[in-house]
Amino acid sequence: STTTAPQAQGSVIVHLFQWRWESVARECADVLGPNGYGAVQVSPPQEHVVLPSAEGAEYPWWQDYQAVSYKISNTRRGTAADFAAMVRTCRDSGVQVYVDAIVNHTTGPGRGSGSAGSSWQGDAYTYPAVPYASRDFNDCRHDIADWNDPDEVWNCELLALRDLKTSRPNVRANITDYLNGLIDLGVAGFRIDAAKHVPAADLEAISAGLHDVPGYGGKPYLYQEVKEGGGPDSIKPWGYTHVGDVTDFRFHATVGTAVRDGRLNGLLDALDQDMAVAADEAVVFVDNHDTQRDDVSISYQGMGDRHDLAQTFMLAQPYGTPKVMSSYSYTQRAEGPPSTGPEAGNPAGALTAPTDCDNARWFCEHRNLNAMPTFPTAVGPAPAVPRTTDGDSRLAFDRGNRGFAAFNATDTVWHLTSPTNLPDGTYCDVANGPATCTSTTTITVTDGQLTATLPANGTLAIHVGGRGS
Ligand code: LAG
Ligand code: CA
Repeated sequence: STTTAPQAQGSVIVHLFQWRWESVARECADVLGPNGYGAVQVSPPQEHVVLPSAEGAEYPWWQDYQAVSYKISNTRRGTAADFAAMVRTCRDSGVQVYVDAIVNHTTGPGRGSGSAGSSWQGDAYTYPAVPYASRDFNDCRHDIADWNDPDEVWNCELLALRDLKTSRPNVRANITDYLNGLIDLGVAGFRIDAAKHVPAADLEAISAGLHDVPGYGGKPYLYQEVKEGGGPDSIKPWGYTHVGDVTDFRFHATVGTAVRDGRLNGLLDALDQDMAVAADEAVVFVDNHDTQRDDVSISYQGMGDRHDLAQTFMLAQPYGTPKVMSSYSYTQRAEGPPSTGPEAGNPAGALTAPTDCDNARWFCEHRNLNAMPTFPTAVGPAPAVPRTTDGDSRLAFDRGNRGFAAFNATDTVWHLTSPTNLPDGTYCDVANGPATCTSTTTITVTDGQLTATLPANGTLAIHVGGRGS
């Protein structure tokens, strides 16, 4: 198909789910940039509903996914000024900011006032601050019933969320303007939330009017949330690849269960042959903020080391643009982010306490991966070639002659001796330390061979961009 849509390339992404803007900025400068992350996905910044109590939680995390207007509002993540400052700091640190964009819908039923004070009436399909009126919503005003009927998936309601009539020029223009305002601040990409529920032609029209990202010389990177349906007539991810990249949920299902169960042999073949779209059209993840709640194959909860192994494996293998998950712990599905200060449960207001990796409830899984995000950039598209296995649960592979990685998905130590195509020399183990290293964290390749000791659930990764001394 022909396209005028943006097709920027994605960089290694980390999703700092529910992080405060000032904390994202600090993390970009101190951790993400130095360790090779190319982009950070942040929580939705637009004005949203404020729900003091819903489904057993105060101010559930998911209030962000109900848009009241496109104002960048004062939320528990900070002010509009904090948001703009974050984008500047991250860019200065070599990290692009990708925004989670809510384009399919507004709110559910009810009425109230949003996080920026705008009134909304889901009951009457009216949002004066945008403005949207009843005519701006699709006529099917009930939940999707038949998920094998594309017309329903596109035009009926997902979870009672008021479904925008994105065929209308004014609706498209409102969304394009929202995204352009963010681009003008320096935002360089968008996760298109619920993209599967918007016809691809509408997303194409919305994206056609997007500005170039200042300083990057091109359009923003787009990745669309298109969870593959089961039925033959259901909407498929490959129906959206002419607009931008898509999230490939097959990766999560395949890698999450395989690593959880210690089945590493055959995994590279499955990723080479059984994914939904081409490697350069996919964003992949082991878990995301939804699957860790609703469709768990593997997550940080009770599987910490094995989950780190899965995310490290994702960064070592060649399929897709990897997206690392960084979470907070919860006991209730709807529970909002933890806090260390006066912002506890607060949707708005003058907020001061930072997101804090020393608070045990912020898991900060990305920090466990050390400089592993430098790996995909260093090896590029070089193919994965298995070099050594030991049973089903231990695997070492080369990425051409540019990188080598090893995984021990067992509860006992692996004493590894393996051939590798890497040139002889001294390398930094980026899975366990920084990309510039000294003798304590180096791995030496001699006569095309290396030895290493991997602890239970341990990993190892070296590449030509990280030579030790
Ligand atoms: C997504 N991707 O396509 C997000 O990743 C996912 O987190 C969003 O659902 C969903 N699509 C809509 O943007 C989340 C929560 C839902 C929540 C919804 C809206 O997982 O639980 O629904 O955001 O806030 C909630 C209630 C529903 C209710 C709805 C409307 O759970 O029972 O029908 O609000 O009132
Ligand atoms: Ca829709």
